[in-house]
Amino acid sequence: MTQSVVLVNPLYGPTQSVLEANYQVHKLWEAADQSALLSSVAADVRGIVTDGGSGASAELIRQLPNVEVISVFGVGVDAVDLDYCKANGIRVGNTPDVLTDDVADLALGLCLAAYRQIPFAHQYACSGQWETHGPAPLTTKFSGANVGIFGLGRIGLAIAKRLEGFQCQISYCNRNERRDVEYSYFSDLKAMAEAVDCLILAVAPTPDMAACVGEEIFAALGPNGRVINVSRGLVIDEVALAKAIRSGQIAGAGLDVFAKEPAITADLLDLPNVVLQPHVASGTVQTRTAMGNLMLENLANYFNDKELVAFVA
Ligand code: 8YV
Repeated sequence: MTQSVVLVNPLYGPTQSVLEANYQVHKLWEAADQSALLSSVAADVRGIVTDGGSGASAELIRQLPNVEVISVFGVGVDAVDLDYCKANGIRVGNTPDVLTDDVADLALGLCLAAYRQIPFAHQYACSGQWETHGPAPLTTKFSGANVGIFGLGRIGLAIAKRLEGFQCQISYCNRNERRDVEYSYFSDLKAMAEAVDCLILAVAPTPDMAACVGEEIFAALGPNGRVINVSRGLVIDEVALAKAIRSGQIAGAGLDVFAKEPAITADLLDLPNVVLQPHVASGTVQTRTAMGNLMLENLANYFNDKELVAFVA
């Protein structure tokens, strides 16, 4: 029997093609009246497919009372109402591990781009300023930097391993100290910000972390401070960040994620010492293919009475 699922947002093309070949797929984003679509398919739909950014709110899930499984194309499940899912016995699959390397690679790319001002220098070269104004301005050395990682989970640890190759001093802030690493542990984010120059955000955010990286943290980082974010935009107070950079309170930032994607706080757009990416940390063909396969496997396993390969509920 072909199962019916609601697809919340478009997916990586090849993954969506396989999904559509194997399931009856109701595309939520295409519906002019989403509530009308949901009530017309609610009797048949047992699954929701979504990505890390869109997730699945309790309001959405409530409109599909026969949903038993949510398969997320992404590792982050902060946009899925997990409390609601757990209370109602709804399984939630996600795609950890397969994207760890890419996200860690991009975090390092953002570090290098922010410290060495790579986008600015590219522009300097392309615009002919090298010829008209002479050598580009000097930048800041990244090797040996004093780095703090907020969230030493799978991705945070992969970032730390890469930082070792750059001879960085490495600290981390987690709810709990890890026994398997020798990096300096801080239980308090502000205390870590005071001790480091480069703050890398790799945390899996919970609602209480909204805008937790704000004025106080920027003041603690100081004028040599840079913030790199591959976690979620909601953890940063973006207006305060732009203000801190503009005033020289901190030195710059490298951001892949934003509070209201795909919109970016206008204040961040015209700062020369900020490097922005449109949420592409996991965006390679290899990784999106692996994420798609894992998302599809989680879904198929559920409907074939097998355990999900990776899940959070
Ligand atoms: C994806 C992500 O960009 O895994 C996550 O949580 O945010 C990203 O890998 C997203 O889920 C796909 O659109």
